[in-house]
Amino acid sequence: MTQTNWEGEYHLLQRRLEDEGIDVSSVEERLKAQRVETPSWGYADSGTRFGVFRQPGAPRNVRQKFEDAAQAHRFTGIAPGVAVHIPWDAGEDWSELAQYATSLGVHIGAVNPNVFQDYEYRFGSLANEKAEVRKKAVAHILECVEIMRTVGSPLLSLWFADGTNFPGQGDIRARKRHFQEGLAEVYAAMDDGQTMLIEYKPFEPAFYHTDIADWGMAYAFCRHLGPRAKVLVDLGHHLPGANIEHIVAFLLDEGRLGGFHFNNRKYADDDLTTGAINPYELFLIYTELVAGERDGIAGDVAYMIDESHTLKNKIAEMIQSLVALQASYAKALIVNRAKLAEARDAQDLIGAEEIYKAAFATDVRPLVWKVRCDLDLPDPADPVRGFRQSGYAEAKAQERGVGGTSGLGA
Ligand code: PSV
Ligand code: MN
Repeated sequence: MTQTNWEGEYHLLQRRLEDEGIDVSSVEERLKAQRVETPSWGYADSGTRFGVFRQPGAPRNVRQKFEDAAQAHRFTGIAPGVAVHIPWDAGEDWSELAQYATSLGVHIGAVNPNVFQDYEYRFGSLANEKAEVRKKAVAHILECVEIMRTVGSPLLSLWFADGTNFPGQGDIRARKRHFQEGLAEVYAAMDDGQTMLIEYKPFEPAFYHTDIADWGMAYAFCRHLGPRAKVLVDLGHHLPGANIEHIVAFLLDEGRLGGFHFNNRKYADDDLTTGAINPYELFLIYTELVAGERDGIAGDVAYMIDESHTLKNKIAEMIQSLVALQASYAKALIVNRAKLAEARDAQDLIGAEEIYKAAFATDVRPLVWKVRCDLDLPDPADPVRGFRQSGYAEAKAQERGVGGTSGLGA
């Protein structure tokens, strides 16, 4: 097999892009500045409701989840943040855990409360008919705000399983008002530098109605709360056919795009590897983000992965997702914006679409190779290969054995 001449490929691409008027060094700077958080729960054993398949080497505690997350960062250079889920990651002293993370070259990112797994939450948390359950949920979220203070995290990431399973089960408007009240109580307790992210999901585990079912409902709650409440877009949380890039552009323009939970879906909330099913959609989302960056309105967006795999090696899978996100961002950055503006102005539909397609079809691997060389990463051409050849997975399988902690807290 012939070795790819990455240096040569890079110079060819660089020349081609510069001939088109693209400032390649600024594209590279943007790629170096890209940051995507990975989820602690994505490294632990997980499964479906049909069973959990335990993997040798799966982390046995939260420190080990951070050790694995540090590997994903080591090979990509773009993932130093690790989102935590409470109580799945509880049990350690938070300051000590934050210090341990720093010693590994990573840090604690978004804090995710869990108001869905306790038995009391089976009919909802903030929307529950029972005041004592609502109170318990608010108290837990406030405890998470306190953890954010301790570890210096600016992001409270909220997802609610609240909803009903049967027509007639709940008073939908009353539930909405309960939500507004609970969220307002939390919002009022948060500091100026802290942002509340509100995630939506159309169904599951509630199968009749979900209290925050789509971006419009999340946005309405945010508007009632104030400017530090923003919408979180999880790519798996849309009904088939939803135009996610449109949602992204709309929320950006409203100053309410809080962040992402990246993954990919074929059917519903499949949690598949980012870019595995529809890389063009991911590219189109990134073209909106890059347009927002150019207009100075996308600086605060929090980029996170939310995936929890059953069968693949978790770290290699996370690296695959990070590489897909890097490629999508690179392709969006090389869209010829000047020509696009001309084509749009001339109402040249084919011309405009061809500009998108040309960027999407570009093999950006030489560009990200260069970025990874500059960042001094172990395998600049192929981070997935680099990790798989590093021997880390085999060493942990030996050391930790089978029987790690489950990503679902079990
Ligand atoms: C729910 O499906 C979700 O996307 C939320 O973000 C949760 O916090 C996460 O998955 C983990 O269950
Ligand atoms: Mn999510």
